[in-house]
Amino acid sequence: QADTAPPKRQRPAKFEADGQSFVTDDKWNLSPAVIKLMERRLLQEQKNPLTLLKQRIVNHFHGKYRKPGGRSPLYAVCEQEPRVVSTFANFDSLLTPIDHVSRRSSDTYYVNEGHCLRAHTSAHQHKLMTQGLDNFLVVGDVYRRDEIDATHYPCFHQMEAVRLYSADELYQTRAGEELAVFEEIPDAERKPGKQERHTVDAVKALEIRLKSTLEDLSDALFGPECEKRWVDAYFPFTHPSYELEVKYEGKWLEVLGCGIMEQKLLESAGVTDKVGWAFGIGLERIAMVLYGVPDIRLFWSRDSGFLSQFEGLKPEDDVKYKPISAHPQVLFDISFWLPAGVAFDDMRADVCDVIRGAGGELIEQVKLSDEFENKKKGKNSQTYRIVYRSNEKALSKEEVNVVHKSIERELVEKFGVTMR
Ligand code: FA5
Ligand code: MG
Repeated sequence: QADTAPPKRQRPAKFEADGQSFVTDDKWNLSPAVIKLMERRLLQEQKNPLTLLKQRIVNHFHGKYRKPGGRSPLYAVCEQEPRVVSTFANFDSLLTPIDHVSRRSSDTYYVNEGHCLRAHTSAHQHKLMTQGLDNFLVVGDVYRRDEIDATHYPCFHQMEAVRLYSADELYQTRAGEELAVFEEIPDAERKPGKQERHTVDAVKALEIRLKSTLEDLSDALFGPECEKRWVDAYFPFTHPSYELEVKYEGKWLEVLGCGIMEQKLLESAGVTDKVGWAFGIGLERIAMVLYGVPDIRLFWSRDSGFLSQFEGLKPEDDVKYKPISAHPQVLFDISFWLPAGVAFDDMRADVCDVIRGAGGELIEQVKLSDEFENKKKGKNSQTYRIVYRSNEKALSKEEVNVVHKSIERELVEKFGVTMR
């Protein structure tokens, strides 16, 4: 029966990513599909809406939170952390119990026994605190063997924030005033609302600062009229913990998890005199609400009908996604010589208007793709790329050609151009 048994998953001897090399073992469970996703790097694509959103959130934090004196941003931004992390970083450093579901091979992508693809940006908290950072944002792609549907995908993007405070920073006290962040009693109790080591004052102050930071972010992104609510949550590395949900298309959508950082985590990173909060946002969930993108899989689309809607925008620009047709695009170029004496600049807007007018509903995109001067002939040439697409049906080349020819005729008649 050997020939009917499913083939054992191909395992490479070595796996390389982000300048690191790992020897694989039997724990390896990366699929070719997930390796492809790793190679894509959506946040380096300028016109991907996730890149715009990332920049918008970073701008918000840089604008609102500054170091004393105001000259430099409070939060360091870390975008280049390696995506293969130790299981210590992804789980143990975050106090994840040994039998926690997230450690299972059915949930996490393992490179070998001791290394996995980061399942959340929290995997970098311990190392960055150890390096001495108190206030930082971490951005990047994370990987989970999750279900796939309109709001879940095996690779998605998170933005993490950590904010640590000394007692003075937290309470903004003046010299002489004393409010403690740590309990004096050595065996104080852990309660539903607080960790054993924290004073009630510290937890209240941290909760207010954490929630107002995130409510301000939510208002800046969605506007204050967008409905939101706080839900109690559980994470091994924060206590108490919360999730923020926003109303999207009539349903509550979880956009982030957060909480007061476990004091043990800070201590193990060498931070002995501070307390802090942390949060982790799902960028896709926010982008879906903000840009009206109905399906998480669209962020991976290479269809220019999708990407062109975000091209050339500034992070703060408002844009709502217009659904694209499921039928294929048909691409045609149009090239012509301009009449003598006519400047390039004088043509562009008018040519686009004529193309859109003559092509009507079938024109999805028009773009100037080339422009040059032929010095010898003393003539100027322009080329436009036209993307045709119908909402109703797959267009044939012949159908498109009829429309295309009528556009050419109109350009010749209106502007006196000569087709090349
Ligand atoms: C975490 O990943 C925690 N690390 C967040 C955190 C950080 C809590 C710091 C406390 C302190 P969670 O698994 O709930 O938590 O994911 C966080 C967010 O990522 C979710 O709110 C959601 O917006 C997004 N998310 C989770 N799973 C997926 C998925 N499969 N596809 C897309 N987005 C997802
Ligand atoms: Mg969650």
